[in-house]
Amino acid sequence: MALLNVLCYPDPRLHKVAKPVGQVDARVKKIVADMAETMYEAPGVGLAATQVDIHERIVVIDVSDEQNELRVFINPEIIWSSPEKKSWREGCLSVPDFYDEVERPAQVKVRALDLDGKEFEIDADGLLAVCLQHEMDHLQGKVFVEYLSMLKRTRVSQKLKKRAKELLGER
Ligand code: GNR
Ligand code: NI
Repeated sequence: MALLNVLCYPDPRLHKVAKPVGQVDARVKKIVADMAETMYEAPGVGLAATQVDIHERIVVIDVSDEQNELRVFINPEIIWSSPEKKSWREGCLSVPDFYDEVERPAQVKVRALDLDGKEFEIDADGLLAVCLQHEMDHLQGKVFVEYLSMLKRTRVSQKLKKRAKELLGER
């Protein structure tokens, strides 16, 4: 297993659109294992392949308290969203130290492949529903700050650019 580097907003690579996985083979399993390790180490409740500069439709999620219930979603699709909406305070490993409210459908039904390449469906609500939508946005090249006002987005961009510069200076 290996830790992967997580891209930081406003990196343009976060806006690439991920391609579907053709076959769930050893290569894909290795990516999933490395993504899980990276998510747990962070720690985060989810990670999309886009965030580690792999532009394929792969997502890992663990919303359990003990962080021992890994969920893997390959080629995930939202096949139903509830008309009812809910607002959550979201964060993102690609937007460190920034949190804000985003409104999304409260429940979603998702179809995906598991690690055996077998199709499954899941009805999600609560944090799992939020996280699935947040991760699937990443696969489309969308970061949650894009739901916020231009003013907030510009502030976050500038803060993170400044920080990236300072980190380079320390090397
Ligand atoms: O760790 C994470 N926490 C989180 C909290 C609220 C809504 C979404 C998330 S996902 C985030 C990890 C991440 O950046 N996934 O892309
Ligand atoms: Ni994120």
